[in-house]
Amino acid sequence: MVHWTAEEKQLITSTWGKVNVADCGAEALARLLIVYPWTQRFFASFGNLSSPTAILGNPMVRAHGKKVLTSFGEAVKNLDGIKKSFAQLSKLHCDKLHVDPENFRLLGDILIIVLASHFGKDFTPGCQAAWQKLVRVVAHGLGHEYH
Ligand code: HEG
Repeated sequence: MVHWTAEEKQLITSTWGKVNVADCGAEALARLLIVYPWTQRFFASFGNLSSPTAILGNPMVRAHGKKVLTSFGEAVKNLDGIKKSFAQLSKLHCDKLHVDPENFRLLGDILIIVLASHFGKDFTPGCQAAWQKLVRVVAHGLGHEYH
């Protein structure tokens, strides 16, 4: 099981309290689709993804990004039970959505970039390290039920 120090927990929850989930979620998903265009194949029903401008302005991308980051927030609220709280979602992404778990790692890395660009100097090295650990644990949890 992952161990969190009191300091890591504090850094993660205090950053999370200042995150605009709708904006950061939308930005993270849009960046994923722009930087790694092959990820667009999972979102064929989302309409126009033909250019960065189209992706950034696409309301379905925005809504789904918010949904994903809201769900990510469950991990923040339950740092000691991440694997369990993502077991169902892991099954869904594996069995129904067929999302390669490598994509969870890519999205996690992008989320770090989005947070760093939103928070600037307030996103300290310690804070970044704690978040890097968190996105890794979430990616692991989401990949756990794959077979
Ligand atoms: Mg996934 C649906 C969470 C990464 C592709 N994702 C969902 C849903 C949640 C979620 C909560 C809705 C589930 C439902 O309807 O019951 N996703 C989630 C998290 C993360 C993640 C927490 C990583 C932090 N998802 C992810 C990645 C991809 C992906 C990296 C693909 C590159 N998700 C995906 C697709 C759907 C969901 C295609 C269905 C979208 C739809 O058709 O509405």
